[in-house]
Amino acid sequence: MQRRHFLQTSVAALAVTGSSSAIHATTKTPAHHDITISRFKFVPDTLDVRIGDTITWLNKDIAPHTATANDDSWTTDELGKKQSQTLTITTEMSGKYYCVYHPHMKAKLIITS
Ligand SMILES: [Cu+2]
Repeated sequence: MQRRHFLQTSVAALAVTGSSSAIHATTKTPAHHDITISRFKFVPDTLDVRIGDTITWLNKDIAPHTATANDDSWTTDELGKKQSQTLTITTEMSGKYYCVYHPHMKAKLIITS
């Protein structure tokens, strides 16, 4: 009488608890930035922003100013004394801008993702 030996292979199920690379959806709350136009300068003249952030330009000069993209893709209205305007950052706003009345007034937005 032949006995059959059945090999029972027990598979040790390895529970691999690998730390799933942090896919935390970092919900970034849009930030607000203020840029003052004073003495024919944008202050600050370079600003790091993110898409969806807002910027308010406030003109503290007597002369009217604008914040206008070098490539004219966006602009504020003419801002008179003590006038301000708020824009929401979009992708095309990355780069240099100036004042149409005073082209020597230069500034830059840097979009960080
Ligand atoms: Cu100006």
